[in-house]
Amino acid sequence: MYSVARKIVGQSRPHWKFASIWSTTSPRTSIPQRLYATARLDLPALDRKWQQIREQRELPPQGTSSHSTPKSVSSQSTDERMYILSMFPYPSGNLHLGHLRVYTIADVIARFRRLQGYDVLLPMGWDAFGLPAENAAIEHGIDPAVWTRDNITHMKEQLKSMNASFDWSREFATCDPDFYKQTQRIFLLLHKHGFVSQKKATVNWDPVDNTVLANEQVDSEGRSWRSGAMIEQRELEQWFFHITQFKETLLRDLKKLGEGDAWPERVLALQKNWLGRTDGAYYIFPAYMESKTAELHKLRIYTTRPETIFAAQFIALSPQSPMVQQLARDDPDLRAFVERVEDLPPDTTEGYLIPHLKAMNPLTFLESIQQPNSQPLPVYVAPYVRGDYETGAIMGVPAHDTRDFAFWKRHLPEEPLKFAVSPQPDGLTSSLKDEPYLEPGLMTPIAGFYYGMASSTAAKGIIFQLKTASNLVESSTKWRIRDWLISRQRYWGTPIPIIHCQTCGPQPVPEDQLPVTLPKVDTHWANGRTGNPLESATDWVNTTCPKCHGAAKRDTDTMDTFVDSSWYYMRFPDPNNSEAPISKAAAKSYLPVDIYVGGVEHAILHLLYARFVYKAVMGILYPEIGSETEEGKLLESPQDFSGEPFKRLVTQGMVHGKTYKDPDSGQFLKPDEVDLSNPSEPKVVASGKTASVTFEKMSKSKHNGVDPTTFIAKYGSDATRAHILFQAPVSEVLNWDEDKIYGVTRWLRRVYTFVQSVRKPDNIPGTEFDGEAYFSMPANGKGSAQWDADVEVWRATQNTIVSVTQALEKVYTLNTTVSTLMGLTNVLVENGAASDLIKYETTVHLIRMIAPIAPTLAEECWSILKPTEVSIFVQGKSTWPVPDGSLQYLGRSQTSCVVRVNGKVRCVVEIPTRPADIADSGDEFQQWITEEILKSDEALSKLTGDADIRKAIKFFPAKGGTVVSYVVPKEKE
Ligand code: ANZ
Ligand code: ZN
Repeated sequence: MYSVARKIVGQSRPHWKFASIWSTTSPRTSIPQRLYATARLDLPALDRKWQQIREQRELPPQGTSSHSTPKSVSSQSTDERMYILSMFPYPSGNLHLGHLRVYTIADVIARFRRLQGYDVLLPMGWDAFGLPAENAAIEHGIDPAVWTRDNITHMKEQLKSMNASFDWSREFATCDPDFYKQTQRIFLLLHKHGFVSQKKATVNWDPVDNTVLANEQVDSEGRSWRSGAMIEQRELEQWFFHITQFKETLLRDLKKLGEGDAWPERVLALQKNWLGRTDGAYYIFPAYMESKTAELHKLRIYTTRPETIFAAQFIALSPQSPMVQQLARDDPDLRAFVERVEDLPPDTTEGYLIPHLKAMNPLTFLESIQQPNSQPLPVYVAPYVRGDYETGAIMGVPAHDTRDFAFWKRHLPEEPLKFAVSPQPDGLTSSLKDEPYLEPGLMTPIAGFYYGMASSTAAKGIIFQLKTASNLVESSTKWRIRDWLISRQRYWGTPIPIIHCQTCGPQPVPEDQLPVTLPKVDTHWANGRTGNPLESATDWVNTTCPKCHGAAKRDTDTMDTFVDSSWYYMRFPDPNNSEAPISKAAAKSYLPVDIYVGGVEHAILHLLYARFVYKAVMGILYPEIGSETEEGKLLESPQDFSGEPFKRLVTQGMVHGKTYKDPDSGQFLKPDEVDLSNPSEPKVVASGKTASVTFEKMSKSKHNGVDPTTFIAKYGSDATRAHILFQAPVSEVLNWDEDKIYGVTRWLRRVYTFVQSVRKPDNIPGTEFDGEAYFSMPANGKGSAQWDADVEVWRATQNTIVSVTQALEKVYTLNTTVSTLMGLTNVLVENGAASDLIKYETTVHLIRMIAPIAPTLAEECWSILKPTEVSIFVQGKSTWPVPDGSLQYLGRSQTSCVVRVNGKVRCVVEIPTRPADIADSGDEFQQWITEEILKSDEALSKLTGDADIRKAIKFFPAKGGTVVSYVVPKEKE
């Protein structure tokens, strides 16, 4: 290390300020300290220096040495391993700030977990198939493979400048034949198990280019984005993945993902909605003419709110319904009305009351039914009821449906509304106004037996009860989700490994012939290619049938790129496996992904497809992995597989760019059209007027883009990373304001200056400083100014440890880490009277906590603080600071107490310091501290269910009672 450093110093720019670090193992003695203190921190130079050191040490980015070749999977036990993944990028050619944000978040968490001693996997790869490469090929005549490779090379360089600790040894692109061989294997595996089939489907067909287009490629007028031709709808045989066979499991397991904030509420809601399970019902309302009660009609209606039957106030039939057609024969007024309907708007509230026809609520036939529900209902013909949907008849519930309400108000404005559902906790309706209440809630008194019950429960109950008592109800479950159409009539994708034989039909390509590689078709790319190039690659298309060995043709479709991304995370643990997508051993020790970071734009499709493919593939190959069942227990079918690919999902917000507009014309201004000489008052160069400033989605037309690499080159990777974290909570929009980076730069400079000034004390007790021992001994100077300063500094250190650790664990509050660490820096700098020992120990903690965020500066500072250590990132050992139990001596009446339940930290609460007559362990202590903990609202809300500390069967206090661990029995589902 010594010689390396010398060489670097000799080679590069005048790093006089670094030279001193390396000139001796004990820098403090040889060079006067003031020299350091005035040295200005040059972060980009520091990047270059440490980049070289890393390269010369032949280390991959800090801390990942053990991954330089994917190591054998059995070498470490699973519990110390953590798999952190950010959604892999499409190699468009340029890294943007959105990428930078997501990879910064992932890298910060990865580095933090490594410092905690985890063996972290943080891989990176490329989502490399897709349309842009094909378009570039058409426009510029470049082979998509070449275009993609070039982009990857460039983006990888860009990525490296942000100093993320990616494990490049596991890198792959989905267009690598080694990778898509496994994609094809997955296709065949699903095919074999009946989860893939070919069905006819309507596609957008461009008759000029002879190609199928995605919906996004068809403009609002129905023309091709490229040829301009009017698109035709054609029926083609298409390949489908049967995701619908997994719908129940996909819905069921969302519940698990919602526990403990593992997945964001919003994503869960979107997934649930996409699956779209509706539990509705068909009710039969017997109806009769008042004159001829013997003649019964059965009015069959469809509803998605079966529980509102208690509040049904009328029946409405579509004018197109057969029953109305029939009645119209004897009723000239109805005939006239039906004829008039054609001229009415679809949402009209007009209607026709069928004279003398009365409908009976099916509830009437229940013995226990309440009087109000047994009145006969009027029957209307209402054009807002569609003839082509369901039964063409509805039960009108004005109190809970907007359209029914509008209709009711027009026809019977005096009749009071009947509410069946109420938002009030007592189920009464006093807070409800004369307008429909549309949400779920509690059943009102008119629901009799169901009064007070949740509306969703009551819906099930009433269906069940009516079913038993009569045949007037049928339950109906509908799903929104459809099978996943995965075939694309395109070149740049994974070829579908199927051979079509006239005699034998579609045949899977045999294992030993995988991968089916894409043929080279360069000549087609330039000038005016039409159609799918795979179809014209005749040498490739023509092949022999694996079954009868007769002439046959390859399938010329390729797979949707969502297929690639539905399983790529399974590849990183075992990137060189040519026999299977992943080996059992690798799956066991790495999957599922512990933390998945990415954009909320993937909340639906990508995540749903990934969940489905994971369940299908794992359910077929390794059913015992990831499911809660005992090892070896076989599932009835893969559809029951309860494992999930991503334990935690973190979604980050967008990055918006600073946008300048001309106040007169409203036009977006280019950088050279804005005068920024006074940054707080940007001026329009042309007019001299003040430009308006907003933050908007970055785009070329708004001239508000920022190139991450230029930015990093200017400010250094550390300041850029800290800036990204500091400016906004992870899930919120980040308004990118270059001016704001000075705050973090100043802070990092301050830290650096302080590190150089800090004196290493001669009397360090042992190797690790023990704050609890130190502060419990008043002999260390209690009462002196130095003692007071020590207490002040150490208390801030301990509190910072707790809150920074928590923010890094929670991820969403990462922005607070920077401000908390800034706070600790201030306390440190301001308490000059503190002892060398406390200053030094605090600095050591501070730099360790800065390390995930600003790894380069941390390395530099570490080499000053601990000149004999090679790196601050030590593999396989926990060096992350933990509270040392000293807070109880640090003179505040409150202490933070870390509450762990079943091994997990649930919350940190402030509790009073322990009364002198209670020991810091034992039953009495447990009782006292449990009560104190539960006085906090946060604790009360978090310590419920499986984490209810009142039900503890074991209790372990530690660190003088500032960390308490409970073991609580797991609740059965
Ligand atoms: C009673 C009710 C009460 C309803 C309530 C809604 C809210 P989707 O989700 O689109 O399936 N409906 C049923 N058939 C209809 C038809 N042919 N034309 C127009 N509307 C029809 O909508 C189902 C709901 O739309 C059904 O649930 C029904 O009104 C209405 F508080 O029944 B509902
Ligand atoms: Zn054949």
